[in-house]
Amino acid sequence: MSSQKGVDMRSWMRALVLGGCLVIGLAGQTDAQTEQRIDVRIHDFTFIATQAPLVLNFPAVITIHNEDRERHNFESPLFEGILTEVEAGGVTAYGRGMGGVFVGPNADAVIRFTVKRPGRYEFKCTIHPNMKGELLLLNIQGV
Ligand SMILES: [Cu+2]
Repeated sequence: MSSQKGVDMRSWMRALVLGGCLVIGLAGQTDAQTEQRIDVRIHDFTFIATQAPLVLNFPAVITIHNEDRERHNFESPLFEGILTEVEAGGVTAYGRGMGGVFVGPNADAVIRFTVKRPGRYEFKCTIHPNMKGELLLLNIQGV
């Protein structure tokens, strides 16, 4: 992993990226995979997410690519109270209670966590208040 420029990790206690519409479904088909992946692009102040269904209690990885020339932020109560690993700008932070992460212009960030609680979680970019969306985590247990 090469480091990216322009990523401010000082606020690793805050959130991940950006603002648009992102829906994360936690469904129940994991098979033998060890990580569940979600790719999020930020383009023109909008979230564009591609993902497979997620299942509770398995590690999940959100990769964020900020394609804008603006710095963005993603903040969600989803991450409150759970252990979260945030990687941005060549720095990795690990802890409980992170709200998300800031992602600089043309930079990436990665967030690793294990989903413990199903539910519906709002998220937003605190820099641009009109950038917001919702995370939907469905509690469909894997077979
Ligand atoms: Cu923003």
